[in-house]
Amino acid sequence: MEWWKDAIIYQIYPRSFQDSNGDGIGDIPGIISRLDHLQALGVGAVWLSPVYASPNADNGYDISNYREINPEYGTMEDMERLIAEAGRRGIRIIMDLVINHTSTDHYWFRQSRDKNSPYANYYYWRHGGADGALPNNWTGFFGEDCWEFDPQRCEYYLHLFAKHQADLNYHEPAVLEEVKDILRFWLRKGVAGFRCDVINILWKDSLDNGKKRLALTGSEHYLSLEGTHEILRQLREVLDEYNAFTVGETVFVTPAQARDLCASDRRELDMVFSFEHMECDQWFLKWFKRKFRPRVFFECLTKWQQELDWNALYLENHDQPRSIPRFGSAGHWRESGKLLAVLLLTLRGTPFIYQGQEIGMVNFDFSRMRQLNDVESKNVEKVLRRLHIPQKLRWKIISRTSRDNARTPFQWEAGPGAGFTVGRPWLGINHNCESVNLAEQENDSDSIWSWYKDLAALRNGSEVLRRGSFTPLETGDQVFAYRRALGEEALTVVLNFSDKPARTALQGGVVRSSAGRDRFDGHLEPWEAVILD
Ligand code: TEU
Ligand code: CA
Repeated sequence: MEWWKDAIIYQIYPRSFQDSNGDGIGDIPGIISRLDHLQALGVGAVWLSPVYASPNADNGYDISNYREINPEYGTMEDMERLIAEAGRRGIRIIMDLVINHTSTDHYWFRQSRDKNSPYANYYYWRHGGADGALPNNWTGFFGEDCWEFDPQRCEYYLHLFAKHQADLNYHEPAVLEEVKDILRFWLRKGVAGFRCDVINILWKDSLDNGKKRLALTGSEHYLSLEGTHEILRQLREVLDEYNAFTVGETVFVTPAQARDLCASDRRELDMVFSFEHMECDQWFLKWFKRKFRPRVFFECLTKWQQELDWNALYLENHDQPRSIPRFGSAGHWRESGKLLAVLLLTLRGTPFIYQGQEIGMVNFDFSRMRQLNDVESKNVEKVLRRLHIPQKLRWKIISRTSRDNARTPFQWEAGPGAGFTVGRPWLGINHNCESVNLAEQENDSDSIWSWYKDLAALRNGSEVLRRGSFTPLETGDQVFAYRRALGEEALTVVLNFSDKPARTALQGGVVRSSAGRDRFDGHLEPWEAVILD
């Protein structure tokens, strides 16, 4: 049925969405109380970042029990109620499936410390070198070594992320069987599918030393290998029993690899999150920012639109800084926020809106390391210290890239707590909440929120926007224009990514203009977006 080709999906970071009991932590009853907001926006599904039991070394991406709900977030009954209440509003629930690693608090890992247990091979255990050397020269995603010594087993275990996240060993067949059972458990509860965390690194072909690289030494031994494809096909058999949907988070994926992962006849994934457009403003690593050049961004988006039949579209998520100051302009907050909405909701693919994007939330306004929670930021701070990088520069690097930029609590209304909590929020609330909040924007027909709602309705009601082909018309230094066409119908989208006005030769009747014009003569205001027919 491919419902996911017609739906807009909304990502919730549960910890920061809505607190219901005053402990300062977002929770499932809180999400239920806000379902009307999602319905008003017109979303067809919600992707929930992890809500499973977890000691929160990486806020839920370190799962200690896949069949339990983190008590901070509520109970299994709450989760079942969420699935039912969302369903009543025509909203499907998609869980986050984190199966590259588990928490070191997981039962499997604790058992695995004993070489004689049935779980002994569930993880990658290796001896170090005689001279205290680590088992190999790989480096991890969070800027640390990726081996940790376990005194009980007297061996090291592999962790490509934080040391509390031990990589599962898919050479042990029982691991895949466990995962299949977990899928069945949730599918039986009525979830519609999964967002699959770092899914293209599951299979490690060997643990040999890797070629030395600036980052991720060793990645040739696990990035998008045939073993992973095989695992995905096996999981698909279970998913197919329930007609379930999957989107894979695929790091460093190329268009060709992405095509293989989502080719419908290969029965692996339905679509993937690629990263290339997120790399347009950095040198190789996110820590080294470079100036955002719109043309590079347009060319990258165009390439992915053309090379894949179907894209997962996103400009934000819980790992990325907010999109307005990044691809838009803080000085033209409202205008560029609206333009980015048009971009997201008029490309070909399934749009994912990240919580807060629909009201133009921007990066945090913290000033000290102490205000951060993100494990990645903390690790990188340690690495930079070791390299004797001065404090000011360290903060500059970290504050611009920290994942906490996107994790501050949702700004429902002005005032302390922002309508998010009556208690002390687990992560600071942006001070701009006095002016940037949903309540304010609900009463303003010219707000970013009203614009999102209107555009989402436009897309939901327009087959050409949902299913039409994509043809690039202009990819300049400032203007991005493309056509969506289906049968006799066509729409043209023209976007001015600049603080300066622009001109284009393109013409048509105005379907929408973010500058409120009703006739188009080829002239665009700064950050204006128009949809023409
Ligand atoms: O992210 C995987 C991933 O690629 C991250 O390393 C990403 O590049 C980084 O966060 C950017 O700074 C997924 C989850 O989305 C992330 O939240 C988890 O921390 C990670 O997997 C481990 O599960
Ligand atoms: Ca709570």
